[in-house]
Amino acid sequence: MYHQTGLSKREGREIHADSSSSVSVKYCNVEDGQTGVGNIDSDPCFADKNNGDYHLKSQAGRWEPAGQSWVIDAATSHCIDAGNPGCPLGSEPIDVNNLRINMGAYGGTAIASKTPANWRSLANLTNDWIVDANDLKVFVNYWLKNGECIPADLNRNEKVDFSDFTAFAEDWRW
Ligand SMILES: [Ca+2]
Ligand SMILES: [Ca+2]
Ligand SMILES: [Ca+2]
Repeated sequence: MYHQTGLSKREGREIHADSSSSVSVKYCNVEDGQTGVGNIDSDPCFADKNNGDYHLKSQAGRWEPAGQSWVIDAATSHCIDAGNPGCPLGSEPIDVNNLRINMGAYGGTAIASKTPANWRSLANLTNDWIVDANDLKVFVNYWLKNGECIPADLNRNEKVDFSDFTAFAEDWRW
């Protein structure tokens, strides 16, 4: 994994044994790819990995611990807003562009990197860059499921029903 040393508790929760006791990994950045919903294989664009700064670069703002301030980068990490769409944002900065929790060590925290405008879609369950039949397939898999952090629970009320489908349809082909 790219972020081995920056692995957060939240990410750890995404890795669990299912009923067949195989391990499933969802919404993680995995080097060389890994089957599982929402996984990506992308340069995480850490601020300064060599010096232990695993904040994700962002054109909308990244917390810079040395200067204790938000700075703007020239690039944006694909891990931003690529976390499980059904998980609450936790303490991430409140902002109209921030639709989903970030992958990475600072996802769900007050110093999570900020989201540029028109970045990822809420309904893009597969984490490519379009909402299409592949996302619908994933959505249908979770239909009427209950519980925390279900990827298709787009309004995050711990059940997947028509209100989530309405949100999904609004993002179709986005
Ligand atoms: Ca976010
Ligand atoms: Ca998609
Ligand atoms: Ca729901």
